Amino acid sequence: MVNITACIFDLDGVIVDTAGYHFAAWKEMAKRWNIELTHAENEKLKGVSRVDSLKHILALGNINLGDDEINHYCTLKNDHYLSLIASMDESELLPNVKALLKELSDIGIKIGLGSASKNAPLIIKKTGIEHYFQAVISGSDVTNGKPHPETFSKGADNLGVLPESTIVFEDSQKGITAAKRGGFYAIGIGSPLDLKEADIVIPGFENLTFDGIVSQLNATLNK
Ligand code: B16
Ligand code: MG
Repeated sequence: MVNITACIFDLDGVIVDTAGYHFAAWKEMAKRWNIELTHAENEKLKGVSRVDSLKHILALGNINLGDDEINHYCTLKNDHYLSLIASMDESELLPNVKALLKELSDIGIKIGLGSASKNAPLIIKKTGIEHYFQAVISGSDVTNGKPHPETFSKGADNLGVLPESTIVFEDSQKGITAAKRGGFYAIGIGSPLDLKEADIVIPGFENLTFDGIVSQLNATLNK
């Protein structure tokens, strides 16, 4: 039986569906270099930092840019992304996320955020859930991005909990790898075909309570 004292949530694709906005902004930018950013390539950008996402896209077109230009295009992409999320509010939270955060908070489970996005603090503020998080680790707080475990290890340290008592919820392969490397339970959000390393995979939080999630985890681990 697992004994869970904390949950750490990824942001994009777990709490809020900003993936479509990142995709739209990168797709638009990629056209400058005659690169068609496909859905499949975009999947590989999930959980990847802004600068590494740009480098991945540039590599698709064999484009080489200097550091100043890379910084320039990162800023440009982010300005576009910020304009796309300008009117974001609570209505963009994924189904049942708010109820689950409230339940965890009511029963004394510690809650952290572990996101590659430097915009994570802004987004939890805009969606009205900031007060649920006792630790927020964003892309601005780490040296090593996912699949390195630093994002989640730092989150657990800040919460004062151990990885073996903590569930990480993640929608990206790199994030699941990061959680497992850090010694956490990893629950995938999405398809089991994409998230093979996860302890369990759920499609989302709809119709689920914390007890229901832990029961599913126990059932799988005891098999
Ligand atoms: P930003 P997550 C990640 O968020 C996104 O999945 C990824 O597509 C994005 O490039 C990255 O954040 C950086 O975002 O440009 O806002 O700093 O899934 O780790 O919450
Ligand atoms: Mg994500």
